Amino acid sequence: MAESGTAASAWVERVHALRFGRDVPGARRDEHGWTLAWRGPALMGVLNVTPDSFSDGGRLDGPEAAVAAGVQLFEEGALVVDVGGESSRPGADGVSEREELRRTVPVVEELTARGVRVSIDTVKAAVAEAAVAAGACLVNDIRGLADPDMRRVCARAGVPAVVMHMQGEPRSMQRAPRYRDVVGDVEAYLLASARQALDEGVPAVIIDPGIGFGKRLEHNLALLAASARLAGHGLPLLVGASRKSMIQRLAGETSPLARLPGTLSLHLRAAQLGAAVLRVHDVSEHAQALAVLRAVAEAEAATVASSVGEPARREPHRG
Ligand code: HH2
Repeated sequence: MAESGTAASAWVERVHALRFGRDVPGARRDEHGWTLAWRGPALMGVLNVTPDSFSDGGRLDGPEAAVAAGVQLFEEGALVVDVGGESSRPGADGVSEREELRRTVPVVEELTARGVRVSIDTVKAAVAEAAVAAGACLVNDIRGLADPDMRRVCARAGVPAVVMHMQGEPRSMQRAPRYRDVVGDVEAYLLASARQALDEGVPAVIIDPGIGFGKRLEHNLALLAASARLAGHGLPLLVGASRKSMIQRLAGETSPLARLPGTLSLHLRAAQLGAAVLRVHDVSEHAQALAVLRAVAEAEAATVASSVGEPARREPHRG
């Protein structure tokens, strides 16, 4: 079915909100806590303070460079800057808790002091706890808050979490991913994990199908194509396909740094299908692309609205 003008712009109008148990820059206070709301898709800027991330590992030389890069992502229009101290690329080895704390906490602290909204990308409850104490207002957990201590940290600190789906472990997840029904399986996992977290006091949850995490190309495509379905559960949907290898599989680009065109195609389509947050390395480029797409969608909606008001064209009389 063709999209009507209104449906074509529904993603632009859609209001997304996250509830917090503590004050966050830009949030509105009411008797239940703090709410941060935004219209249409927002951007989560990726800030990896790692030597080995798949596309930008080792790019930032020390905490000062990391803070400057984070401030820039925020000024370019990121809703939140996602600080990560451990790579989750396929085949990655883990890092110690001590090393991850050393990499992330000073950066989180300094970004927060400069008014930047920060999320912490970690699977370790101790790292999440230290980061939220240093000012992070969101926990991004690629293990979907499976660790009860993670849920406790978020509930106690009053911070929402991103619950992501991953099949297996980063070290081995791409060896032989299998699903009975990838969309149904991932959706069921996300809804059950979100429900458990909310029941245990986590103030809000963003769900994320985990593009590239224990998924083959056909799984990633099926999940992206199902974005409207995944976004239809009353929970904000995050999509993170930035520079990922599915773009190489689809279009042949071997260098992650040269995958911005493919990234934009995947993310803009996810945005039109209702994604609330796009996790991106290239914030200013996404902000520009979204501003243009938004304007076209609004013009389309206005055209349809004005043609609905016109009298119907009369069919020629056949005698
Ligand atoms: N992807 C990566 C890391 N964290 N978190 C969420 N919620 N969703 C994602 O898709 C996601 C994520 C992988 O990307 P990147 O951070 O650039 O690489 P690395 O894990 O190598 O640091």
